[in-house]
Amino acid sequence: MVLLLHGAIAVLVLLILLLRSAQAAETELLLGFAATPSRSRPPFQPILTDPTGNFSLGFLRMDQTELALAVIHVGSAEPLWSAEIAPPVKWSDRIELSFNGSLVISDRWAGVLWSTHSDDGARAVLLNTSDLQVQSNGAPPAVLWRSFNFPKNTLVQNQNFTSTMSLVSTNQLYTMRLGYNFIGLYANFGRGKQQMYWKHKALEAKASIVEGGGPIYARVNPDGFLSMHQNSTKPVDIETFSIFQRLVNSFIILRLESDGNLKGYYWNGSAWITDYRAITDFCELPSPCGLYGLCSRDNGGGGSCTCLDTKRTEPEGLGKCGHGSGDFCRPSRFDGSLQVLRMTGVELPFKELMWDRTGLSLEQCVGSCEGNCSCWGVVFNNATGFCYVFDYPIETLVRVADESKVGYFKVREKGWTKAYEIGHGVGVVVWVVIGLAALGSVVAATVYVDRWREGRRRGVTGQSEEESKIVPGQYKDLRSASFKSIEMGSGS
Ligand SMILES: *[C@@H]1O[C@H](CO)[C@@H](O)[C@H](O)[C@H]1NC(C)=O
Ligand SMILES: *[C@@H]1O[C@H](CO)[C@@H](O)[C@H](O)[C@H]1NC(C)=O
Ligand SMILES: *[C@@H]1O[C@H](CO)[C@@H](O)[C@H](O)[C@H]1NC(C)=O
Ligand SMILES: *[C@@H]1O[C@H](CO)[C@@H](O)[C@H](O)[C@H]1NC(C)=O
Ligand SMILES: *[C@@H]1O[C@H](CO)[C@@H](O)[C@H](O)[C@H]1NC(C)=O
Ligand SMILES: *[C@@H]1O[C@H](CO)[C@@H](O)[C@H](O)[C@H]1NC(C)=O
Ligand SMILES: *[C@@H]1O[C@H](CO)[C@@H](O)[C@H](O)[C@H]1NC(C)=O
Ligand SMILES: CC(=O)N[C@H]1CO[C@H](CO)[C@@H](O)[C@@H]1O
Repeated sequence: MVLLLHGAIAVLVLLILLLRSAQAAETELLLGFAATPSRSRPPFQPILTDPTGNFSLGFLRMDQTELALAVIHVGSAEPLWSAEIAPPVKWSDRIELSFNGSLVISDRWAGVLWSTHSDDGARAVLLNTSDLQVQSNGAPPAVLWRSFNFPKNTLVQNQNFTSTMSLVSTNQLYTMRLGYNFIGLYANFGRGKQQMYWKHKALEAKASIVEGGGPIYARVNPDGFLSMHQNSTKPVDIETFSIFQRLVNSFIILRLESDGNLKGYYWNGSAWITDYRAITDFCELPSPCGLYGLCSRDNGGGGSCTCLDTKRTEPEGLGKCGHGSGDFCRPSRFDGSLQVLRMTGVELPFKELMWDRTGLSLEQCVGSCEGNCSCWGVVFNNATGFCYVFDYPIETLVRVADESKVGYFKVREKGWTKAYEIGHGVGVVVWVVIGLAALGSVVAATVYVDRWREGRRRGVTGQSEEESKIVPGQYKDLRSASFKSIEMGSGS
């Protein structure tokens, strides 16, 4: 009987807990609000919803275990914005989202992880534009903080993208920023260098950019175009999408994808339809085939990947054609040996944005790279005398029919990790062998000394002299043999 009662109470408590976790999302968060990620770890746990129900702020589970605070589009579950939590955190009920004037994400152990730093806030709301705002009291309320000012990889329609903002692809490799009169896409190809790979300059057809008239900003328009403005209402540039002025009332977003392309999409009520691609040709993407890859165009804007090094004809996957780690200026003992790859009929996908030198001969162009350890390679155009210099690891090149375009690339025969492993492995073996040899010689020497003493006592010295030559000799041979194997290990 008592057991039955206990069971009933347990079920009741469970039900209450379940109901609480399934609680409908709020329409505004007021002072004192707090929420923790549910133990049942749903893919998305809504916290705050906009008046239309099209958007929702909540805990989003990413990569199975990671926790994000994100605004999603409910119809597709696509995240449109997320809080910049650094370092990333795991889904756990130690984490709490609270509102005390600022929206704050904190870890019970590690403290504050993220905050809107808007201490005078009275409420947090999600607008029907998907903008998350912290507002003050008053009529009309002042906006103290808004997610529209901190985009991640996505811009939604009517969101202003200013020169102080950037879009960053989820893999952190690509960035979009505004220049004085252009939109630029940049690749982070290592060494902390940002290489621009796409540039769209304002046409200034309807209005021109006034010097000193302030920085420009960009915006995705619901009528299907991306515009750039200075402070006049007339845009200084319009880049149209394929649905330009054809669809009304469709929600439009612009996203910097993990392949480096900038794409526009509209929501047709059940799916996202691509209606803009900044880069339409596959081989023009910043690195479609990965390091040391070679992209061959087909007729339809597509392409196929092979490796620059024809010995590796079939790439085992992206980035399997070569390694970009290590440094030619401070080569480590474990770096593979330096090889040189020369080939004709190759071109850079975005050569007009590369650092170049003109009026050189092929020998001068290659020579400038050969003796320069921060140079990874050059592409030379024999017809124009342009010499394009790589000051970062070689990314994908494009195959062209023109044999006057010549490439010179530095390659490590073995990747750093592999060479390191081999070198390391050999190193351990060598030291074990040396250790054993040393131990052996000590033992032998002891034996020898003992025997020598014994021999002296017996009056037989000849045999012992011979032994004393052999022991150090063995040790020396072993050592030189092992040094050879180190060179083979790191050099092959
Ligand atoms: C809100 O909480 C954060 C983190 O605990 C704290 O730094 C901040 O001062 C608090 N703000 C107010 C107005 O209490
Ligand atoms: C969004 O809200 C604004 C005012 O808050 C309103 O004028 C507009 O009609 C709303 N749009 C939609 C699609 O609900
Ligand atoms: C974008 O900027 C324009 C011009 O400054 C302004 O009128 C508009 O309200 C801004 N839109 C948003 C969503 O902030
Ligand atoms: C932009 O605004 C500033 C001051 O607000 C003004 O001096 C300037 O002429 C404006 N530029 C344009 C192009 O309207
Ligand atoms: C939206 O696009 C999808 C995929 O192309 C299609 O299957 C669906 O019928 C479209 N929905 C509407 C309402 O047009
Ligand atoms: C070496 O190459 C880098 C980048 O390619 C360049 O910036 C530098 O000036 C070159 N140094 C010399 C001595 O040519
Ligand atoms: C480069 O041009 C020179 C003279 O213009 C020519 O002699 C040479 O054969 C060309 N080399 C290649 C690889 O096309
Ligand atoms: C962008 C988006 O999802 N819009 C939807 C908002 O809700 C209305 C009504 O349910 C839909 O018709 C829209 O497609």
